[in-house]
Amino acid sequence: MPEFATPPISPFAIQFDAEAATLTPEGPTLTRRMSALDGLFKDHDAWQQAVADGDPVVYSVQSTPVPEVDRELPQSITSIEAGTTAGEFWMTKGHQHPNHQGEIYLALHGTGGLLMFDGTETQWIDMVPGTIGYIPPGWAHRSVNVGADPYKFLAVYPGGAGHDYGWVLEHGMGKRAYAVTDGFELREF
Ligand code: S6P
Ligand code: ZN
Repeated sequence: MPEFATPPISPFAIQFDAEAATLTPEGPTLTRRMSALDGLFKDHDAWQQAVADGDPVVYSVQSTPVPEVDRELPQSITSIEAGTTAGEFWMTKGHQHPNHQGEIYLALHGTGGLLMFDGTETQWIDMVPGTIGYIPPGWAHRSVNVGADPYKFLAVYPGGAGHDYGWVLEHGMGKRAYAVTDGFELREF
């Protein structure tokens, strides 16, 4: 066994139920309500109104007990509720990994999109159950629910990658996803 500054955790099994979108044993669960998404929707007044009208849960993230520390490989399942704010589909805050490293998402339920932005170029991957979206190092990423049901996906990422949410507030994500009659449309940020 090599020497580590922070000793790794011990091996263990995780039960992954793709149908139920659960990971067992459970670690921490994070719940983000509308009020946590300040400055992210284009229509700030509509966002404020949604906060005043009950501050709904927009998404939750259920993790396993693998810690977010260097060399470990945490996993989580994100569930984004279906909804729009002034026509813009509900989404995650989005972040950049300051310690640039790759990440994978596996879609489990519903219809979503993986929006990526490297500061210049925007990329969109349609996410349906079975799609693995690959996020290369250096691409900020946001998930969007473009369907009528909750959109759920599994994420696996390096524990030492870190999460920079300020980058997205400063640079944006290049595009936004809006509801149209037959689905969604990407518009300029
Ligand atoms: C972590 C990974 C996901 C997101 C989650 C919520 O690197 O990308 O687990 O944390 O989908 O999104 P956000 O932008 O609020 O962290
Ligand atoms: Zn990430």
